[in-house]
Amino acid sequence: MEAQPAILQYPETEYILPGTRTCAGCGVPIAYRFILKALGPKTIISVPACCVTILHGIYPKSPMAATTVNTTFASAASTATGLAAGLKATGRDDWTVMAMAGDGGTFDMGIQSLSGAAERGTDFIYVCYDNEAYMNTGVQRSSATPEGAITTTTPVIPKEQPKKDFMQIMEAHGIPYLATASSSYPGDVYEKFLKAKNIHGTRFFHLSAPCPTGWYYPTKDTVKIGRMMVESCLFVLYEIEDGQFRLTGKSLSIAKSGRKKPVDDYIRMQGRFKKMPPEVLARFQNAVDEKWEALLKRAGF
Ligand SMILES: Cc1ncc(C[n+]2csc(CCOP(=O)(O)OP(=O)(O)O)c2C)c(N)n1
Ligand code: SF4
Ligand SMILES: [Mg+2]
Repeated sequence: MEAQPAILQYPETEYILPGTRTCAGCGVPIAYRFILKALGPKTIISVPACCVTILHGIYPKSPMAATTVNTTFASAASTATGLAAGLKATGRDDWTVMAMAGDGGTFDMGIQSLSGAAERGTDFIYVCYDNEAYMNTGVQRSSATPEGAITTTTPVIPKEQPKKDFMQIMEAHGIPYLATASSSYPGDVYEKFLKAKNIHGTRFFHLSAPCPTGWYYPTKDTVKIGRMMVESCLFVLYEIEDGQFRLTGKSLSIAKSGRKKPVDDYIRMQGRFKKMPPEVLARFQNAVDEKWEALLKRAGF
C-alpha cells in the first residue's frame, strides 16, 4: 500500500478556530495549531502576558478550543507547576501541562520560575515562542533580539548585544528533552511535540516564530522568512534527548548536502535591520558560521 502524504496523517481536530486576533501573517498560530494537534484534547495551557494571550482572546469570544489559564508575565512555569501538582493529586495523570510564553516572558522575565521548575523536574512542556522582542507592547528589545536590529527601545543605534543562547542555559538543567522548532516547518513541530508528550519531566522548546509587525516585512513572507532562517543556519533545527544531540529536518539535510545559504538575503528582507552596519553584518555571519560548525561537530559530521 502506498504511504499517505504526511499532511493526511495529522489529526483533523482543530483547537484554534477561525477568528484569532493575531496580526495578519503572524508566525505563532501556524506552529501552535500543530502543537495542539500533537498534544490532543487533554492539554491544559499556562499563558502569561504576551501575543498568545491576544490569540486566546477574551471569554466568551475566544477562538480556542483548549483549556487555558492566563497568568502573570513571569509566572508561566510556576502556574504550570501548580497545574501539574493539582492534576497529579487528583489522579489525572493522562493530562499534559504546557506553558506557552514569549521570549520576553522566558529569556528575561520568566527565567527564574522556569529554572526553578526545570530544576525540580516539573512534569510539563515549556514552549518559548520566539519573535525576538516584546511585541505585544509595541516591539521593545529583549535578550532574544538579535544584534543589529532596530526596536522601539533601540530606535537610533540598533541593538548592540548578541542574542542570548537560551538552549545552552536550558541544557545545563539536565532535563530529559529539549528541542528547537520553527513555525515554517510544521511537520517537524508536530513530530517533536508528539515525542515530547510521551516523555516525563521538564521538556523545553525554543520555537522560532517570525513576526511581520515587529520585523517589518510583508505579511505574505512569514513562511519564507522562517525558512530563510533555517536555510542559512541562523536557526538550527535539532533535539537533545537524554543528552543525545540530533539535527532534524531541513538542518539535517543541510548538514548532509553542505548547502548552507548566507544570511544577507534574510537580513535585507527586513526593515528592522535597515541600520545594520556592514561590520555588524560580517560579525553576525561569522557568529552563525561558528555556531553551525560547532553543532555539525556535535552531530558527528
Ligand atoms: C510585570 C509586567 N511587566 C510588563 C507587562 C506588560 N507586558 C505585557 S505583554 C509584554 C510583552 C511580552 O513579550 P514576549 O514575552 O516576548 O511576548 P510577545 O508579546 O512578543 O508575544 C509586556 C511587556 C506585564 N504584563 N507585566
Ligand atoms: S505582533 Fe507579531 S507575534 Fe504578535 S500577533 Fe502580531 S505578528 Fe504575531
Ligand atoms: Mg516576544
